[in-house]
Amino acid sequence: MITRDSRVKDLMENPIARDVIGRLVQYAGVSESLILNPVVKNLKLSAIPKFAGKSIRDADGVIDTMIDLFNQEEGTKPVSPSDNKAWWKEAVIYQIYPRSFMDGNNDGVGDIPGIIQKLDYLHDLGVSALWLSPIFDSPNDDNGYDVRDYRAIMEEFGTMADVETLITELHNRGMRLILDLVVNHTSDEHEWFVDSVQNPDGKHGDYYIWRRTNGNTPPNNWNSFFSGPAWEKVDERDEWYLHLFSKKQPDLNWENEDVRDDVCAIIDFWRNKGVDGFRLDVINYISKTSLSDGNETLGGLLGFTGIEHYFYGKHLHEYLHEMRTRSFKDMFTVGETPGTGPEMNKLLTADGREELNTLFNFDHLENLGKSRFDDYRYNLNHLKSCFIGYESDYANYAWPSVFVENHDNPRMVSKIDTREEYRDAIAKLLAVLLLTARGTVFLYQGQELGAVNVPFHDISELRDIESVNRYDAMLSGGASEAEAWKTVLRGTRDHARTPMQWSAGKFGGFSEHAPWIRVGDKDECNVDSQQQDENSVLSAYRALILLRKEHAALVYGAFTPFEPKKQDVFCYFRDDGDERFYIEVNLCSRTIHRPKPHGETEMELVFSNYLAQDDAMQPYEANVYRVQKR
Ligand code: TEU
Ligand code: CA
Repeated sequence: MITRDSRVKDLMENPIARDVIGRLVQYAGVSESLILNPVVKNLKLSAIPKFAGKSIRDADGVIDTMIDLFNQEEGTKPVSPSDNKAWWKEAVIYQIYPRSFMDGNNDGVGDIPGIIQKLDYLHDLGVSALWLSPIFDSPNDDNGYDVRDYRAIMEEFGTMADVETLITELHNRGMRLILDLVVNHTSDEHEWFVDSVQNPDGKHGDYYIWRRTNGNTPPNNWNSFFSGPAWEKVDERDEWYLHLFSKKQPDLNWENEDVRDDVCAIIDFWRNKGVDGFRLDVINYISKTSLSDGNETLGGLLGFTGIEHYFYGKHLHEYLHEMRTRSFKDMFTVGETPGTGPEMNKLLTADGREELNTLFNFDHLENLGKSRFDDYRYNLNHLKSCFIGYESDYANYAWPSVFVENHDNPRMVSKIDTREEYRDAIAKLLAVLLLTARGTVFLYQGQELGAVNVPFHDISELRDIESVNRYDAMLSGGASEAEAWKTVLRGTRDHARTPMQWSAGKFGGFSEHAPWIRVGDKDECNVDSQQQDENSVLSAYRALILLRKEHAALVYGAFTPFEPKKQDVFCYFRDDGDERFYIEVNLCSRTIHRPKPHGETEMELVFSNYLAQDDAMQPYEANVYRVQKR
């Protein structure tokens, strides 16, 4: 057990402490050797505040909060390595944002019949499963991440019969369906919440997290991810409810057994319909360890006040294990878990623990110390160091997911380099990294075309609640319209949410009706033209997916980096004993020296994002070679 008398060196034995220290070290930009320095190593935790002096506000509070967190895993056995095979480890999963994928009935909103129309396209691309962002009945405060009825289909998206057809049509093609389960919160229009408001003593009275305070201050200082406080007062109950996201997304009270029974019943319902798995929205937030004030210092560091009380709550493992054994059984699960670190992630996903199959870690999406709304160019050396972390030690114990895009992030190509002449090369470079990685690959719609950010003109063109709230909050905070717009435009999730570009036709072939959100650069970038072009980004994705399917070494093979310390270049081998591959990637826009691994003379180039190789590596050049085994 860790106490205030423990010494810094004792922390390295504790999995959570290792993650937290790892993160602090990264953010503070200090080297790990500082912590291993003999003086620091022997410091008692209680002495840190004195050392840190005024630089850490409320350092005592930070330390107590941390000690509680560390002791959560006291006595947990370390996980053992695993090399089991599974369909989902080999899968390339394609994420669809249904509102923007294909409009089957020309009302401007994408739908399930639209997806069914495009199944042959997806099958030809080679993807093994689809993950659909939420399709359940919802008032759409957060585009379906606010569910009103988990057993009904959003009217705009179609009917239950459409979903049943989709499942059959996918299964006929040997493909699978993964739904998005949002159960950290519901919509405030869900019947549980409506009843909870009206009947505090009834069955649903305790389904949400309600607290009473004297007066008009919320129960604690936690922030909502969508701006403002995380609490909303309801006069009818004279109480506040917790909402980590918008006020139309009240958090469920997972400590109530009936809530967990109801969640299991929802999972059973969809399992019986033939769904193959779930992506679990912010699933690491379901257990709130306490409702005490968040530490403001940590809040500043982690981006949101209060997060230490719920990003790795004390019942998290227990609830996940319960859902797995009661309902998920052998269905696939991928947890969305913002903020957890590698040691926690091993505990959440190791095969033998029966919790999640894999999870989304977001560390690689932004450079250290940067957030999505900051003004900076993404440096690919960071992606390299994250990938080395996931692929090396971590993947021996737990199976990573690999991805660079989803519906919550601007397009990766635009983060890296906005120069048009490099667009295709970068898009293909990303395809190489993803499809030669040890992990389950997730692609986001449009990524296979090399989609880039959208030049929105002003706030009236944005639809996302996060962007709109942030813009308003900045204006109320005194920012000018121009400043607020510049910031929001950089990070808006709407960059990824514009209609899929099927053709250069009106509205990009997505619909005949003006879509719910504007269309991007459909004339330059669309499926029709890329289908015809064997050098297109689309053709590159198709070729690399096929290559991965045909060579197990690219899925399960050991990952060995070559000269990992060298900047601006990323080289590695994948080897499963039968076959060996060598991948080399230029991470920058300069021409660089090509590293030459010794003793690997006979290499056959099987993929390149350039038509011809040179002695030097060209900007963003990425190659895959098959190494002849002797
Ligand atoms: O996202 C959770 C999350 O923490 C963030 O990615 C979030 O979108 C934002 O970046 C906060 O600053 C999930 C979903 O993917 C997202 O679309 C939902 O809005 C959110 O949960 C709430 O359900
Ligand atoms: Ca429609």
